[in-house]
Amino acid sequence: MLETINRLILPQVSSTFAADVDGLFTFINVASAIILLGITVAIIYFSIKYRRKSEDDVTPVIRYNTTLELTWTIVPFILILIVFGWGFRGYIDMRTPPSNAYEIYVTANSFFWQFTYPNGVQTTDELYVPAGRPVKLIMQSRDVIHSFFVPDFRVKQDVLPGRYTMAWFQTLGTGEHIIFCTEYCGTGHSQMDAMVYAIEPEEFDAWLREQRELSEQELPLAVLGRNLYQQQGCAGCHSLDGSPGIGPTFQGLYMNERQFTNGTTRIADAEYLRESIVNPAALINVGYNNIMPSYAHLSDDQVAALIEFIKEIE
Ligand code: HEC
Ligand SMILES: [Cu+2]
Repeated sequence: MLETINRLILPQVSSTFAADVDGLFTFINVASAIILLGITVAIIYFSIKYRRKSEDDVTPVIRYNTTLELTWTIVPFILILIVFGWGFRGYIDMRTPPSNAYEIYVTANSFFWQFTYPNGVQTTDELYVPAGRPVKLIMQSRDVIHSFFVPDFRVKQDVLPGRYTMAWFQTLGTGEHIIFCTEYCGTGHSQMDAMVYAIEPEEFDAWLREQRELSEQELPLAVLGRNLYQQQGCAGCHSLDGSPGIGPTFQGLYMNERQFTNGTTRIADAEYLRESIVNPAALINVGYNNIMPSYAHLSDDQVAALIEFIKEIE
């Protein structure tokens, strides 16, 4: 029956340590429920049994009861030790990735996740992993504190700027699982979700090779720009079809007149687009907040590709 209740209230069990986490969770819940029930029954029973029955009913003075004192010290102590031992063992499991774990770098940005694979392939908001193999995530934030959370895996780890944190997991099979940012990080926090795709290891290898080949092909600038628009997370804030977002839509942006919070205006030519990408804080569009991360780390070619791409969105 407990199993059935757990399936109703907990996310699905999709990693090797999820069942253990649920076991401890259930133990604490059931133990608490039993204790609560016992105390409630005792309170009701005692209030009836020892209620004041007549005017001269006097409460006896009881100073000490060794058996009782020992019982209510030792029983909770044992319970706490069980919870501690069980939790500590689980914690050690979660902090110790197997040495053969497949390593993926994770970069948290406001408000998207970037994943970098050992061969240089990068994805945004889509984490592909080989099913049934240990995967280690080496995580860092580009700006504020975020937190990486996959409920189905029972994996949750803060991601900090200027320092690596680690998480690992091994899926029980193939499947799709949602990733949340679970540290409030700004206006786009609620949109900072992503997906894990656990696929067969052979399929994963093929996918990785294919992505690598795609990124090596000589593509027209605008097509490269479209890829960067996805990979660099621009898509999370800028739409292509005029729909509103955290940032202005790219539709019809090129050569349009822009208005800024400092009262000036400018035509969105290539130079303006370049400045907006490498130094977004310089001019802020009316109606928007200064939250776009700087992309000064992109190469000149990459910035040019993005501009060529934006030019084509009419
Ligand atoms: C976190 C959300 C966010 C991300 C990610 C983001 N931007 Fe922005 N962007 C904004 C916001 C908000 C503005 C408007 C405020 C400002 O001017 O800085 C803006 C403004 C711009 C502008 C000026 C638009 C205009 O209408 O004048 C350009 C161009 C631009 N971004 C390009 C990009 C590109 C290219 C990327 C990806 C490499 C990107 N942005 C990623 C939020 C974002
Ligand atoms: Cu976040």
